[in-house]
Amino acid sequence: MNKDTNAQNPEDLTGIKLTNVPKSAVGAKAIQSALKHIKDEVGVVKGIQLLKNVNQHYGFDCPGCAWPDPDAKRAFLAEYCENGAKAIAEEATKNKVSPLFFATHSVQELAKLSDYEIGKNGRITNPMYLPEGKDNYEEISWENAFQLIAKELNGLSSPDEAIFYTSGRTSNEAAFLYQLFVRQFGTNNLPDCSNMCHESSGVALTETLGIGKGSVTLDDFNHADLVIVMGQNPGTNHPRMLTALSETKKKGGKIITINPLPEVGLMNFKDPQNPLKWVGSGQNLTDLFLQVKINGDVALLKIILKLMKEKEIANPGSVFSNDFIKNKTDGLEEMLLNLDSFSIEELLPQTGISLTEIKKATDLIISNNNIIICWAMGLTQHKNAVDNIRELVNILLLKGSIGKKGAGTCPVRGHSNVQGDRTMGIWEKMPDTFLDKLDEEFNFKSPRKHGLDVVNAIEAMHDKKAKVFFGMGGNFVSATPDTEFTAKALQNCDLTVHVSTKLNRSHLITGKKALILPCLGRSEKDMQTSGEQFITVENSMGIVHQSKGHLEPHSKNLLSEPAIVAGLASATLKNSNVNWANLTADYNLIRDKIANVVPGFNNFNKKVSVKGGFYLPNNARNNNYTPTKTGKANFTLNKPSDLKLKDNQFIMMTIRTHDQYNTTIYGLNDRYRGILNERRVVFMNKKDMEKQQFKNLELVNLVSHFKEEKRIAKGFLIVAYDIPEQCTATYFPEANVLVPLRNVAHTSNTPASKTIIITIEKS
Ligand SMILES: Nc1nc2c(c(=O)[nH]1)N[C@H]1C(S)=C(S)[C@@H](COP(=O)(O)OP(=O)(O)OC[C@H]3O[C@@H](n4cnc5c(=O)[nH]c(N)nc54)[C@H](O)[C@@H]3O)O[C@H]1N2
Ligand SMILES: Nc1nc2c(c(=O)[nH]1)N[C@H]1C(S)=C(S)[C@@H](COP(=O)(O)OP(=O)(O)OC[C@H]3O[C@@H](n4cnc5c(=O)[nH]c(N)nc54)[C@H](O)[C@@H]3O)O[C@H]1N2
Ligand SMILES: [Mo]
Repeated sequence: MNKDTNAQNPEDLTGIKLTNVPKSAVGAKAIQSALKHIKDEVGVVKGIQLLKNVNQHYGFDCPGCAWPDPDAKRAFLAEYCENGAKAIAEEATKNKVSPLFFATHSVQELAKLSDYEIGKNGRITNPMYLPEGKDNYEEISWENAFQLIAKELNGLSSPDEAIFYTSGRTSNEAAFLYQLFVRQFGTNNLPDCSNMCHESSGVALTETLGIGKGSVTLDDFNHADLVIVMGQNPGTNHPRMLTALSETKKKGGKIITINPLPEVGLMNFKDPQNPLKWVGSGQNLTDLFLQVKINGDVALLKIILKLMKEKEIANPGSVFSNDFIKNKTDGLEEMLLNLDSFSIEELLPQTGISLTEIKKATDLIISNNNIIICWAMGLTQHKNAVDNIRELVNILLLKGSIGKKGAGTCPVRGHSNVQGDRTMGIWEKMPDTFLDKLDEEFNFKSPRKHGLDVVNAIEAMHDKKAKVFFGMGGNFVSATPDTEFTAKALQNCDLTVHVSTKLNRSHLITGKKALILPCLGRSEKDMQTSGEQFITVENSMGIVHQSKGHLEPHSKNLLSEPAIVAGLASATLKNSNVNWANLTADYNLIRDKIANVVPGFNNFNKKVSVKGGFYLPNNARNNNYTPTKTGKANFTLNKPSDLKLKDNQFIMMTIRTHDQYNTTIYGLNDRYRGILNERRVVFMNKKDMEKQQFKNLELVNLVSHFKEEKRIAKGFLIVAYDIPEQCTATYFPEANVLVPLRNVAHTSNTPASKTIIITIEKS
């Protein structure tokens, strides 16, 4: 593939410095780093006003992640974390991207910058239009922008030629209106970031437990005997989760961590809300660390299942929760029988862990009854990702460790409202029960043909079968796989539109025409004709609550996301029976509509006025599995990885540094892994380096292999790291060019961004 689109980050290096990996996470250093970002981006006075309102009952929801807030007591000035503070600083930045900026910087010139440099330009102040054949965006009025999109949409030969993407920061109110508009327009083409994120969890949990969401609440961490954290780096991506894990430990619970990397945050923690604890050695979190090879999790879990079965047979009733299994589950016999077709000898090499260590983990599982399993992208982004999650459910079911206090599933979500967006109908294959309700409420017939997900949408645009791309947030070109292919796909469109807060690469790799529609951020006041509005979000544990910004908007030309949807719908839909302007004048009216359509939202306005919000119904939490196909919780048969590496090949995972939010790059450091001022690195085991005769910090090119296809990314520095043999790691999004679009998880169609086969070539 050639590199002619400017879609990739530049190959220039930024000057790496290596430091020691710190011994513990959070503590004073984290507070220091948070305050520095706030001071540099926002300024001190406005910064304090901001932080005071984060995650408070009547403040705004931190846009950083979907980890829940404490139900009752909340710390003043401290219900955020280092990375939450960076996310907020990024949104409230002083820097502005004005029409003058666009007049003096061409699209081609900006696209040559790195994602870091692009983002630092700041918040977009006005709607901007890039006419066909022009090099610079020009200012456009909101009305003209809506008319232009409407004309393009209505000129398509079918509504299915338009793609409507959503990233996960969009509020419930905006998401509900958006999907209504898209379905009234006539398509289910509603791909979202979930397709690349927790889709595999949704698929596996729906099949096994009858609900695509996790079952635990925050309080369950106070009652768990054992928490297993798999494929997740909470010290960086969900720092407030460390407080919950710390509570588990204080109450005598144990923690097993399963990860190819010894992530600092999971190993040792200093509570940021307790300055007395900042000095000293911190609290050890992980009791047992299993350094699994990338994609070795099914093999590992299978060995544990086999050991559990062995012990149960030797001493019936000593391991399995037989009453629970008998009353609540289906498929035990087949699952146990299927275990016989795998041998420990055959599975063990895939894990890279000694049998002694695996036996220790098995003993902890056998001897504890209240078990929570947490996971994130380390399990969901593989070809057999769905197997990963179904297999961990098998363990919970054998133990009866679900549907009771201190036990259950905990898929830790990414974007702060990604779960809520799904609940509101952002999904290319929403069930008919939802669509029937929608039709009844708004008196129309929504399309029933399933729409395109992210991977299929990219192919459709590439093949010119889809011609308009509309992004509600996000940074499609940088976040998706196969950067060069995706760039071509977007460039094949007649029109690309982005509703955005900050400038990003997707504004620069465009269709023939392009629009940027700038919107309010979470931290800003949302004024509509009936007065100041709040919005609502749903966190990782199914709590729906208010969020209200207090800062003056960045520019007077910003619109809220609901107002943008309403403007677009009014311009596009000729015969809509919805009064779009009324709905956005007062978001209570949107919530009344949601109450009539979405299960669990009856009396929405009343319930959400209560401090802390309300829990949505969750059958698995209530030990009820009737929504599954069998009416019971299902044991499943799962396959370990079928990857076969040649001698010179490696598995590569793409991960986040401590200084980024997905494609938004806060800085160039990855402090917790000892890497400063460089993102173009590839982590490698020392033994592999010796075998291949590579030196530390040697400059190399990475080549990925998928079927007969090859993809290349040039200019990476090798860093010797504590990572299993034949495993490597690079950072997302720089390495996305190496992720093959068609290398996806079965059933969920999620790109396998954590199992890329590469060779490493001397530069
Ligand atoms: N500050 C910050 N917060 C964020 C984000 C951010 O970018 N920055 N992103 C948000 C989003 S959208 C999401 S989805 C989450 C992501 O949160 P994470 O899933 O924690 O993020 P990743 O960096 O992708 O980390 C994956 C972890 O899985 C491990 N891993 C990789 N492959 C395997 C494997 O095969 N097996 C096992 N057991 N482990 C594996 C990696 O070593 C790494 O520790 O965080 C959210 N929160
Ligand atoms: N290789 C590889 N690729 C991955 C992953 C990986 O681990 N490895 N992870 C995947 C995952 S888990 C995810 S979730 C996706 C993320 O994919 P996306 O959600 O598409 O990407 P983000 O980088 O989170 O989007 C950032 C942009 O959102 C806009 N934005 C920020 N706040 C708001 C807001 O309030 N409203 C609006 N309208 N816009 C806003 C800003 O303009 C910003 O530039 O990436 C996926 N891609
Ligand atoms: Mo995500």
